Amino acid sequence: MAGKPPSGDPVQDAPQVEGPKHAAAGLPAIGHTLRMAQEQMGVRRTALTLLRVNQKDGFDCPGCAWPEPEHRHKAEFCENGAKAVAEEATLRRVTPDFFAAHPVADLARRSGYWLGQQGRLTHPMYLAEGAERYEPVTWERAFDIVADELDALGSPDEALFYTSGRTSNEAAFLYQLFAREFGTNNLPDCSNMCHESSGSALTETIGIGKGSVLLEDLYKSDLIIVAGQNPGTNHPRMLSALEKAKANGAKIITVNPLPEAGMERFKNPQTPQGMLKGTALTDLFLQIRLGGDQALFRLLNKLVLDTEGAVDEDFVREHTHGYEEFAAAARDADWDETLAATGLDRARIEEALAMVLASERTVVCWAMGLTQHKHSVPTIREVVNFLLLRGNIGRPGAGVCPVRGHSNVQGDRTMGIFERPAPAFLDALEKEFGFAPPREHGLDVVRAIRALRDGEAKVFFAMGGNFVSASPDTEVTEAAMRRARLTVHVSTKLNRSHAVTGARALILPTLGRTERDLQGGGEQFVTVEDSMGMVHASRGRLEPASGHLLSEPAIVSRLARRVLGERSATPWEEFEKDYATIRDRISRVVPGFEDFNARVERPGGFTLPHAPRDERRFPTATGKANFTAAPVEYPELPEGRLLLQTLRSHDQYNTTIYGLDDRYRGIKNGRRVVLVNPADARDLGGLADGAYVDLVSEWSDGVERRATGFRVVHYPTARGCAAAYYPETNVLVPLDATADTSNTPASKSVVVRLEARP
Ligand SMILES: Nc1nc2c(c(=O)[nH]1)N[C@H]1C(S)=C(S)[C@@H](COP(=O)(O)OP(=O)(O)OC[C@H]3O[C@@H](n4cnc5c(=O)[nH]c(N)nc54)[C@H](O)[C@@H]3O)O[C@H]1N2
Ligand SMILES: Nc1nc2c(c(=O)[nH]1)N[C@H]1C(S)=C(S)[C@@H](COP(=O)(O)OP(=O)(O)OC[C@H]3O[C@@H](n4cnc5c(=O)[nH]c(N)nc54)[C@H](O)[C@@H]3O)O[C@H]1N2
Ligand SMILES: [Mo]
Repeated sequence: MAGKPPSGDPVQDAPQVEGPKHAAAGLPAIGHTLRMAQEQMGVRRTALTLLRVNQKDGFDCPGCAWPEPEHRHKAEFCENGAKAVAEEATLRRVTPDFFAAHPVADLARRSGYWLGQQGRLTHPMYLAEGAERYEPVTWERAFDIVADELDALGSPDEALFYTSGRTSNEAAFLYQLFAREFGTNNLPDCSNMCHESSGSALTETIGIGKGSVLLEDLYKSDLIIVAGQNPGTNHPRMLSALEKAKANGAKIITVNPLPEAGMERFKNPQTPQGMLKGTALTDLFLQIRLGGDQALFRLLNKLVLDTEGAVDEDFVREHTHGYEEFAAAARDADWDETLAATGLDRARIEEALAMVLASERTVVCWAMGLTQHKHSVPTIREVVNFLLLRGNIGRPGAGVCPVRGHSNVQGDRTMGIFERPAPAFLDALEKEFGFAPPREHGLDVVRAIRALRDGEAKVFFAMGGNFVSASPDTEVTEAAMRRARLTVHVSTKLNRSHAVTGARALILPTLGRTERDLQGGGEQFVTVEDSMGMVHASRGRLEPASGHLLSEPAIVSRLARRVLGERSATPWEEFEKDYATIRDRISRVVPGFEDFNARVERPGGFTLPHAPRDERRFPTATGKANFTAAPVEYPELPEGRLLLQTLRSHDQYNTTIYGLDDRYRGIKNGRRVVLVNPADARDLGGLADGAYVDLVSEWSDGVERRATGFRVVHYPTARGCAAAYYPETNVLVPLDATADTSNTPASKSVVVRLEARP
């Protein structure tokens, strides 16, 4: 299988390498942002827009899901948040003329970077069967086309309704309601590729699939372990929180195969001191091998068990279940095996243990480095074991902190975007709306791709996102998508999923967060939930990118009326006019949203209840927090191979590429790079820095997946572990290589060999 990059772009991918930086943010970050923002928005709009991000009367940053502090700076500065805003508030436009000039085949040859740089979508567009180009279409006709294809299905389960995590609570609630009134639970979402492993592990062990800490807890903690996360790039505002925690006396352990600049030193652009010197964040760096985390936490657990008085016995007795079995398994943990699995040395682990034992209040934060492996669910369960042992859940300054990606991915789940909804949720929907929701589980992302591939799903509808680029096994996924009868994308910007389509395709352009949303009932706002379960309002202020855009709630409402007609007793028209009426329904269906409309008016919004955090109550099957005792796993690496992780550069938002630099890693003007430890490069037949290779992934199905033309960069990553950017490397991730239980693609452990290019 050849994974040729799209050609025909004006940009050359010609990476230059300067070596990793050791500090994040500071002046270069501001300069860089302003330049990018002004290119997209001009000077005046840049100033007006960036001042509104995350202010109490402004819009929620479409960047990450990290929460807002109580007292925020007037211009709390976040470089990558500003880039996300600029990308949406850009003055560039993709009009019907653009589509007339660029046949779909041309779009399919372009890079994701080029597509995204064209600007905001302005009109609904339709690609008829056999046509070469998208043509403008009225909204009415667009909804007719969707309705016709949905009506023609043999069963509602032949339709798929995907969601990316920027969708507001209001839109998400309507969308899942529509899908279920239509008759399916096929609601795959980006979370399936993201924190699903966290949700699976946490639901089973503590009874709720969300993190148990608030910002206040970070500020009060003694020890924060940041494992498998690169906040300097992906959650830059988290660095301010870590800085504050350190000022209050916390220690930080970083667990990562890569030394990430943001975790080394943070130069806070808000303070003169920060700009000059910055704060060293990491006290202890554990440079772990990819996938070694379960072994590390298992050994730490054994060492805690072996230390007199280290276990919080009262907590274990009162609040937990399964301790004996877990303790027996943990006592078997083996030093040599752990050193092999992690690549760490004994002294470092002992240093970590000393910090763990010295801490009364410990928080563990993590992101994709823990969730995207075959054994991610047992890994995160082991993190929970680690916290439970010393009573570090449900008290101030301690707890689990999965750091979410998309700004409302957690809220979308809360609103019912889930292919395996809880029966209680469906009961509540049934009672409120008077219809019988389907009870059978629907398809997640990987299963949805298989269903398309096998002709079992025929209509693919996406509420945001870029499904074909974000999903694994690009060639398989693209071929699957092309088998669909109809593909529909509700989008703000052009992306590859608009170019790799079913027999017919629609692009439905929508409002972004930053834009004013005017409906029959006046100006509307929406709500979102951040990574720590805080719900607050988001109000767009900018003039919409085009007069032809509809909001996401309006699109769902109109589609539902057209598709469901008389079948539905739901007041879709009223929902479209006045989003407060949607919130009234949410308040009656979703626990924790009582009195929603009143509470969301409070400055800063409100916090959702979390039983383990608030009352040390664990709503699990056993009624206690569950210790678990899975066998330790770690990836095996055949001779002459490397384990590849696919990750983000500093200039991208998932599949949206802002630019071709990765400043903190010292890489410029190119994305087709593979970071390799110099000692591994030597062992692999002397691969020089600057050599060009193909990445070939090897998987048990015998198929060789290939990504061509990558520049080798000698880089201080852990031995045996390589790194390259996603989405370019998604062609290497086999569809069937997923995490046990959560079914999340194992994008952080792909076995590859590097083939030198002639
Ligand atoms: N600017 C920007 N912000 C973003 C995004 C973006 O693309 N750009 N994406 C958003 C989304 S959807 C998400 S989910 C988050 C993602 O946020 P992150 O999880 O920080 O994103 P990745 O780039 O995938 O980085 C994974 C990190 O984990 C480390 N790692 C990889 N494998 C392992 C492992 O086996 N063990 C350990 N201990 N570490 C490992 C990597 O070296 C890297 O530092 O960011 C969100 N915010
Ligand atoms: N190999 C590999 N693959 C991965 C990952 C990895 O680390 N490695 N990470 C995974 C993760 S964590 C995630 S979350 C997924 C991301 O998967 P997705 O969420 O599907 O992808 P994005 O790139 O975030 O989607 C970008 C598109 O969203 C649209 N958009 C932006 N804002 C809005 C809006 O307000 N409304 C609407 N309707 N559309 C909007 C734009 O058209 C834009 O082109 O990728 C996953 N894939
Ligand atoms: Mo994500």
